[in-house]
Amino acid sequence: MSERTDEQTEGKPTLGVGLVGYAFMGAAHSQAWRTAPRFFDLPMAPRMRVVAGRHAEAVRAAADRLGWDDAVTSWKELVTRDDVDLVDVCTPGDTHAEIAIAALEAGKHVLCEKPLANSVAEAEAMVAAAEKAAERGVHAMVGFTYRRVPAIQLARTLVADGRIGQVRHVRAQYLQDWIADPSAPLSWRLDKAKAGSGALGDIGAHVVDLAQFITGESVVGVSGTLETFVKERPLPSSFAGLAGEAGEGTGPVTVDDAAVFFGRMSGGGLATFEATRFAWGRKNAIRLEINGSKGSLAFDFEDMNLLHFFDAQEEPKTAGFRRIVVTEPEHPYAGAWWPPGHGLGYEHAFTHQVVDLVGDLAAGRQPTPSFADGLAVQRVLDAVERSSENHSGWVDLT
Ligand code: SOE
Repeated sequence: MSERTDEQTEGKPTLGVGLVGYAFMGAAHSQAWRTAPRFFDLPMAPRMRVVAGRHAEAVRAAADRLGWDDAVTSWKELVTRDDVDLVDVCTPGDTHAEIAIAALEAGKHVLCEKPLANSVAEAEAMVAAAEKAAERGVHAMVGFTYRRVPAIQLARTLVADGRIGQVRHVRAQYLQDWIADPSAPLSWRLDKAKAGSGALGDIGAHVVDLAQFITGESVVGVSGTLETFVKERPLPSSFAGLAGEAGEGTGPVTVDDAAVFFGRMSGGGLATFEATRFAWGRKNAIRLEINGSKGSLAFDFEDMNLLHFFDAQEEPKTAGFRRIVVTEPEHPYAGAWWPPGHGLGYEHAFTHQVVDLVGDLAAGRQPTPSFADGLAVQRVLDAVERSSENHSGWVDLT
């Protein structure tokens, strides 16, 4: 941690943060670094030292807009700065491995956006670097942010407490529609060289992680298929939000538009997964339903403050899905925010991610999800791709 006592806040050690990338994810992470110490009593004081991006003017403007002290055009400079203790990687997947490994080797903690990498080989190299760094008390975490939604945490607790019994079914969908219109332009998320894969890695990765996180089990084998419905799209004239504006000319889509796969869980249950950006009307629907031997849980991110719980041990006459509003002070993270019923949104999970990360770093603990957890998800994605490519059916992960 920085030893600059002049910048300590209320006697807390500072944690100098450097952000690489400042688009959608960079903005969400910036908001989290700003907000976490204002709503939670953190054991360290995060300092938003510097943001890196390729274009000098744009990165300077982003620093001013998002609240970073300084802006640089070289991530290599950022990861070796003395005032940076943690590097937050918010770039497309093709640069995750290089930046994260360099940062860990420079002795900086790392928070890296998901999916961990564009390939299993890259993810393995990142895990090796993280394990080596951990011996020196330097830690790495992958940003599967939805783990920090209060209703998801409650779901995990209910499963761990045995409230739904043994897991029989996991039904997991991540549905969006931002490229359902064939005239939506190409963006880096549709470019295999940059993103690794399409819906599979971008959003399928989240539901694989959530299935494993909530059940405490792992996916031990899969069979799946991928499809690219629109193979050619307009080139973008500008980039904003997810899709940007269409410009002149067209280019090929080199990733999947949708992924459908099923798998087996380590506890013996069956899982089905669907990830698509072609589900008109579904904007960011992460839908999970878990059926156990004693009950069921259901969640939809588009109603993210709710968790639905069915307890099969209740009297049949009055049994039914109970709608739990996960905003009570007894619920994870909720007490730090607003009075009950005054719900949370997308950005709060990023804040909770910072809260947990800073808590773990201050305690010298390995934060979760670790790079090893990220690699486990990467292996599932890779198995789905192999299954789809070879029409080979089942791919074992054990
Ligand atoms: C785009 O599909 C995207 O921004 C993902 O990249 C994020 O991980 C998800 O949180 C929202 O959708």
